[in-house]
Amino acid sequence: LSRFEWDDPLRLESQLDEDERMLRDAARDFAQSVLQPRVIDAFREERDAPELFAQMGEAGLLGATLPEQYGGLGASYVTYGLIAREIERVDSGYRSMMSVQSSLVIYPIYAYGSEEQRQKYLPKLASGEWIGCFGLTEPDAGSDPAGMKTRAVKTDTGYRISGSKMWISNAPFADVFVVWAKSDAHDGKIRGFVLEKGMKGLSAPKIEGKLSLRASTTGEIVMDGVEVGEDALLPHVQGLKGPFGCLNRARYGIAWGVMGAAEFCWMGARQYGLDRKQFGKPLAQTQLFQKKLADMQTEIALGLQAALQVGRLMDRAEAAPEMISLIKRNNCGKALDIARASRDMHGGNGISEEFQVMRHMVNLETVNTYEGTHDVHALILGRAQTGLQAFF
Ligand code: TGC
Ligand code: FAD
Repeated sequence: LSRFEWDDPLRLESQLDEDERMLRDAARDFAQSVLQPRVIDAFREERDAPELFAQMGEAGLLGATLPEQYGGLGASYVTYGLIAREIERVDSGYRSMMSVQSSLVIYPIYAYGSEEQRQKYLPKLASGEWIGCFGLTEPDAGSDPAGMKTRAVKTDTGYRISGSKMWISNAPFADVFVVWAKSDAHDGKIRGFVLEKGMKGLSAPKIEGKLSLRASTTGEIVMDGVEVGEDALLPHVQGLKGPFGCLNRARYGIAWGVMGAAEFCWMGARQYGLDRKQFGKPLAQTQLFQKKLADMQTEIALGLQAALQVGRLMDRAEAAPEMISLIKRNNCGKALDIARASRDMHGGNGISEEFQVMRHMVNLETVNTYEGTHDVHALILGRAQTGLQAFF
């Protein structure tokens, strides 16, 4: 039998190919050299950081799976997951910025857009010159997006869109808005539209005072009779499967990302326990401390294996949405438990910004809620195994 690597217990490293390791290392270098030095101040000051998009774009971190002809890397979904893990090791808010741009803006324009829309938007979104946001949630429609009130009414030249979206990542400084609305010209079906900053009637006020994800900017989208041409409609999808097709990809990336945040909290707790002595010995020499470290190691190793397996299936176009619900729900819930335990294991220091575990902990409260709450994904899995829907 060979040696046990405590920090890679199931040998994830050996399951990656050369390209995946190379892009993962580049993402790690970027995250540690550009994001890590700024995150403590950015979170404390709730600082907007639109300039990070161009930097992420230059580092190849936006639209990694997009074909090269549109400005992407043509990389695998496993690579996309590895990038999310490295960015979220620093902060869930920065990973949010990246995943909205990649999975919720670049992906729908690529998958559902016309060739003109692809040419116009994708290269600038992949380079980070333009920033995108995704408007599905509304003040009265969160877990139940089918209840949205935003409407697109047919005009002579296109559509007039009215409604408001709530809790939208990147919205206050976005150039490109992918929004979902019920369209009267399509039997009230949900359709996607691409709006642009500066359109009359379009505004995106910032939501202030978040106690979580403070390094990522969140806003509303207010559409007061925004007039768009026919060319704003995403022609190739209708119904909820449009936004859900994007969410599948973002949720998958989150399942990897939160393992990065969890790993940070695990490593921090281990080091703290080795350094800190109480009752004449290191905290790490107590049974309770070691049990908590073993639980963290186990859940992270299993969560990463599950994310890798779903990633490999996605790369073969064999993944089902329920698999993604399973890993999004499990990995978010486990990462949140790990962050809370790590906060506790740091004692009083655990509440200090310097040790960073409390920031991860409060961020993960959001990540456990957005892209389908922990309980909503349980209901998706419950429906899949009983055939009975329990949403309403
Ligand atoms: P349901 O009847 O289940 O489905 C309606 C239609 O949609 C299709 N569908 C899917 N297609 C592809 N992938 C999926 N995962 C799909 N899930 C459903 C389905 O086949 C059906 O198609 P059709 O052609 O038969 O009409 O819909 P429902 O209304 O009963 O939905 C229930 C529920 C709870 C599953 C769903 O609404 C849900 O998942 N709610 C959670 C909402 C959510 O995740 N919102 C996310 C907003 S975006 C966000 O949070 C971004 S944060 C990003 C960041 O900052 O990182
Ligand atoms: P609700 O749906 O009102 O849920 C409240 C509680 O009720 C939850 O515990 C939920 O699990 C539970 N619940 C709901 N329905 C049921 C049921 N049938 N049975 C049992 N329990 C139920 N959205 C976007 O469109 N784009 C974005 O970029 C975006 N970014 C976000 C960024 C942040 C920081 C946050 C906080 C949210 C963001 N969201 C975004 C919105 C996010 O997706 C929603 O908050 C999420 O889907 C939950 O909706 P809700 O907040 O309306 O909660």
